Amino acid sequence: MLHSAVLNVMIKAAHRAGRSLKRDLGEVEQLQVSVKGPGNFVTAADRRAEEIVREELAKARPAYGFLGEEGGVREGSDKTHRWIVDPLDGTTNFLHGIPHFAVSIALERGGAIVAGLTYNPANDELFVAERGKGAFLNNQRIRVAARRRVGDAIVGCGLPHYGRGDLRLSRYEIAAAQQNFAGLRRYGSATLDLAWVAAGRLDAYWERDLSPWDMAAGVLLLREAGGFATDLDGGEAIFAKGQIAAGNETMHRELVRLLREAGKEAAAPAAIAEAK
Ligand code: 2AM
Ligand code: CA
Repeated sequence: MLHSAVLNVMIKAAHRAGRSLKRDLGEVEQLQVSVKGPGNFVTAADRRAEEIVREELAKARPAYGFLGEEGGVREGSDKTHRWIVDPLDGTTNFLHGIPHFAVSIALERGGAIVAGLTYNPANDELFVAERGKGAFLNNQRIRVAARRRVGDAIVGCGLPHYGRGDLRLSRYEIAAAQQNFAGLRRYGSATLDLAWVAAGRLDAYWERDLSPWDMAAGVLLLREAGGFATDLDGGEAIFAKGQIAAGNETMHRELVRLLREAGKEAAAPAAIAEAK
């Protein structure tokens, strides 16, 4: 496949940052046994990766704006273009030496994502998409799974992180998912979850409390692979609400329906009484 020049810039940046992260993962593995743990080292690895991505992208497109998880917002002189970057998505996995994390880079033009990339340096899987040109994993075209039977579906999700989110609601959602889908997975990297739905590995995925850089590239990958994504109410406000439900047309619709039902149950007076 022929990439556009801008996608080649993104790929080069992701490969460089990925090499740095892969090297650092080796060190993280050693640090598991130290009393201090790998926390500070991981923060530094994360920042280092963002700096590499930022530097590579700025070298090729110096006028573009930048929104990165580590570096915050930088206005560009070109107001129509902005990079949205998560240098290390799946930080908790990385911290534990689990080789499931990714560099995620998206390009926004006039408010729409036009190119996206998710790269897992641990297994060298590179997912890329450009608007209108389809989605690819290591140069092979990918499509969402064709599965239509909810009972056959393997579904990814996020769970509230320690001290955050609505635990009660999440238990109702998990229960509904367990009662309807073949199996649930919680892998810990939103951008890879979306890429995996795009590649037909997962049939659907949902998560809350996410940031734009967790989803920007993944949403384009998913849609270019023929998938559907909305917020959890089935609306367009994925980025405004920081939540996403994704899948092929059928699985996406069923997932949104199930989550809505679970939400009602969690809010029902009977359920509230039972929890007391
Ligand atoms: P991160 O690894 O870059 O933090 C996992 O459920 C997904 O949620 C990941 O994409 C992760 O991105 C994101 N996330 C957002 N807030 C988080 C938090 N407080 N703790 C862990 N993961 C978080
Ligand atoms: Ca992230």
